[in-house]
Amino acid sequence: MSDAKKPGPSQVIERILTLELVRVTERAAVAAARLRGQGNEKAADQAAVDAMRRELNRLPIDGTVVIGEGERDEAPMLFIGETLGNGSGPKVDIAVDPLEGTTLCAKDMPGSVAVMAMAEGGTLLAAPDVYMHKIAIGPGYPVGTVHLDATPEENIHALAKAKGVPPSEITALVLDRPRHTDLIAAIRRTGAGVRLISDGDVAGVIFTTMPEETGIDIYLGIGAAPEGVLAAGALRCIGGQMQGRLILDTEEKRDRAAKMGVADPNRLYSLEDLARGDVVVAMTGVTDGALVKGVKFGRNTIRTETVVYRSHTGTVRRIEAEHRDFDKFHLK
Ligand code: VTB
Ligand code: MG
Ligand code: MG
Repeated sequence: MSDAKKPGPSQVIERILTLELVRVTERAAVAAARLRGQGNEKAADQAAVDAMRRELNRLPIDGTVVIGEGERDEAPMLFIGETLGNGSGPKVDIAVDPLEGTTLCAKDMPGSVAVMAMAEGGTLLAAPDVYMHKIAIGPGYPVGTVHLDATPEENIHALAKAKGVPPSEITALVLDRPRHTDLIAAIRRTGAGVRLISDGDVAGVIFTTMPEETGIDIYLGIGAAPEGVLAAGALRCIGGQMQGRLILDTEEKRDRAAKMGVADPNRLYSLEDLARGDVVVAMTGVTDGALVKGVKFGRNTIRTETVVYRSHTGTVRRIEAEHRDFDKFHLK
């Protein structure tokens, strides 16, 4: 192999670490799943956070949390800036949502997942926990088919044209929130359908990459910024287009963002701005969902399903695991 073709050391390590991330999200998912349906969002979230942190600290990485549970004073664990791993490996950025869809888990409704991304150090957007305007479509469309600053009507018409179908054959995914009343009406005026979800827009954005399975062509609206970066990481691997803009509508939020390196509060982020480098994303189902099945507790085994995306090669792996020896391996 010529030197130019040889993978760099960080790529080799990243390749090995790809499967290590599965263990991290599996453990978080199992911990949260034990509290499914208990109506206790906080407890389920905390269980996932603890499990994820414990596993991350075992990895041979010099990791920094860039998307986490919040800032240090309000989040005792997995706070933004926390260093993770045993320090022996490469410098990496870590983005986590140990339990994405806490309410879904607490109500045992479909779609809650444990999710994380890992990338070369300094390449994931370090975003504060604020809202973000987002737009995403799947792969196969010309660059610029949709744009965050175009109207919903313009975007639906442009997408329908690029897909070669009437707008009535387009379905948009939107978070079911009062803030989206006008957006939903505008989309419906084009003839397109709107599927509303109560939570979980990391998966919602990923749905656009597999319209045949999910029936979703476009994601539109306002969700949280951390979830935006995690979804961008996955899209970098699978393909698709995405744009985001932080909603920094108070002085306090602008200050916080500035401290994290956001110089222009109105900046439009492309997919590559949200996740610039090689990235690996792992997601394990907590409750059953369209992307991954939820954790199943058997008499002697625990089964999990995880999907892992790797941008360097674009490989998507689905890993079904059967776990035993719960005491020994902290799966209790
Ligand atoms: C959003 C969405 C997430 O929570 O963050 C939402 O991106 C919170 O927004 O997927 P609201 O304040 O409107 O509830 C999720 O649905 C779950 O974390
Ligand atoms: Mg969370
Ligand atoms: Mg979340």
